Amino acid sequence: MPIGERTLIMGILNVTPDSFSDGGQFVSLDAAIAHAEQMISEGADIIDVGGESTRPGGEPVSVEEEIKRVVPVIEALARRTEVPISVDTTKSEVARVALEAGAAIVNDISALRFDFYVADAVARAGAGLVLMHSRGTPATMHRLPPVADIMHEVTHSLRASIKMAERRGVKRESIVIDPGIGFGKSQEQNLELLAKLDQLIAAFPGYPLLIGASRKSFIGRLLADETGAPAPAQDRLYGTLATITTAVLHGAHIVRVHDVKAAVETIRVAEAIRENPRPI
Ligand code: 7PJ
Repeated sequence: MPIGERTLIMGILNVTPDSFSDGGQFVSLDAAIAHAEQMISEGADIIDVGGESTRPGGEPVSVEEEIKRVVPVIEALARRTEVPISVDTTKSEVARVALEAGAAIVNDISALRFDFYVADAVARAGAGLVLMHSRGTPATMHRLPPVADIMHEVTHSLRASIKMAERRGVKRESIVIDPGIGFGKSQEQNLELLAKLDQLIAAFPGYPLLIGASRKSFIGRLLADETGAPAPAQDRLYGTLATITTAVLHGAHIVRVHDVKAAVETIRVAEAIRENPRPI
């Protein structure tokens, strides 16, 4: 993929009955395909198909159930579109079957911590691999005490995951890194990671950086109403666009979003500002 020429957009396609921000809307195959095609027509460069919700208290899903959710969608999409499909999974069995079904990328929110054989499946298929930083498990990460230095934690942990991926045969140029906004970080640490994204990019030369902040809870908390109640997921679009602008200005390579059209327009304007050809 043309990494670096412009910010690429990964459109989120949840096929989980319990996913938090569009929960249960896209469970049927036809609805999932229609939603993916809508995102592609709006300008998505990658479609990220996920069958396991990682929201707080989200139910763990068996390998069989996850395969049953994602594989029919991936097969149908791969037949209809050239747009690369990623599979949001931490399980090597799911990764293997999804890659056979036509996925081109594995998006692992555990960065190989849960199942390092994901790397073997990626290597064998010559696929791409997103290594996202997280701490604990989906069940515990939202309750973990924060680490003292999040930049240090993310950098060291991602370095270990990259080493593991490359040792198991994944090519350097197939790897994308991601700080994992919202996964085992405090409110302040989520903001710090976004504010210092340029430092993170500089710490991993040659590795494209993906950022996923779309509709996440830290935005809801920033946009709380006068009673202190966080803004619901469907009211976090403008806050999300602020994170996309920040990511573009700091040099992120890929953004993972629910709202593709809004992201396309935000990126066009932010990139024009970033690439203003007349510095004084
Ligand atoms: C991310 C993800 C993210 C990557 C989720 C949600 C929670 N994959 N999967 N990065 N978040 N690479 O969409 O809010 O930030 S699931």
